[in-house]
Amino acid sequence: MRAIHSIAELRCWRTQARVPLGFVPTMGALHAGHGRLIDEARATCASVAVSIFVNPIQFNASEDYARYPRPLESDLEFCAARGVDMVFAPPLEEMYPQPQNVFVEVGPVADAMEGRFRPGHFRGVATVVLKLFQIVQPDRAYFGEKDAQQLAVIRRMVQDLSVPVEIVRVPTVREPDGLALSSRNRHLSGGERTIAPLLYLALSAAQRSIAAGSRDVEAIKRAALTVFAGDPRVRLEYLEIAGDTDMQPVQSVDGPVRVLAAAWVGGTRLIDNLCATPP
Ligand code: PAJ
Repeated sequence: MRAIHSIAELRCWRTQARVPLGFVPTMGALHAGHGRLIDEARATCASVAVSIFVNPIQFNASEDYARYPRPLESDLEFCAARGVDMVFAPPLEEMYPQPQNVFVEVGPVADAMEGRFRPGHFRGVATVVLKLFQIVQPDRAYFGEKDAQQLAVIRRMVQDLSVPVEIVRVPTVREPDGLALSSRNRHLSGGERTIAPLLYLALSAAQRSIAAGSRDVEAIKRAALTVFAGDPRVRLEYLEIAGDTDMQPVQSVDGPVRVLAAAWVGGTRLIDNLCATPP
């Protein structure tokens, strides 16, 4: 496996990479969720590239960009063990040698939910993903359903800007108790870890209520919120029901939808989502 840190060297590697080339963009601190994306790419592509880059322009000022874990050596071992051909791990100056002036503005798909609580986040995500696509020039790129709104943003960007990359959606990997794997889970204390699955349980309650025929979004939300009742340690930021492609919150469930939520458990912000289909 090659580890590459400069764009010039990467372009050279790209000329001899076997195609189709599958690409998994990440911010590192790799876990089995990332592993599933890599495995999908490995199973369906002739070569596999992974990027590891903690992207400052997608973090809000109040968030701790500096606190994001960066275990590069173990991430490289993780990738080598999964049969990755090349890891692109650029330093900050390589990706942003001068202040970034040109950005991808994503439109309404980025407005609600994460976009509302993390202003500018998706602009930063879309911009770095387009930059990485230009650098790596993959045939296919793999994204997790765990970040469903991010996936919708990337799909829309690729359509609107005619980017010649096929976007592949990969299901969420969870702990046995339902908690979605996330690099942020390592910040949870022992006590916080035991209540973190409440987020998944609330989403499951909404999913069940929709499957049972409930259409009124307020009633579905109430059913979900009872899961948190009595536990002030979970601070819900939002719980919304939205279209899977346009990520617009709906008032009534008339077809397949996605239930999405974000909550603070102690000092850690968790997000998760489930799809739900009415009978
Ligand atoms: P990161 O949080 O490292 O996630 C990289 C990819 O792994 C994303 O597509 C994400 O949805 C997926 N992923 C994370 N946890 C998962 C889980 N439990 N199951 C399945 N997939 C999971 O998302 C980012 O990085 C960044 O925003 C990035 C796209 C790299 C741009 O900077």
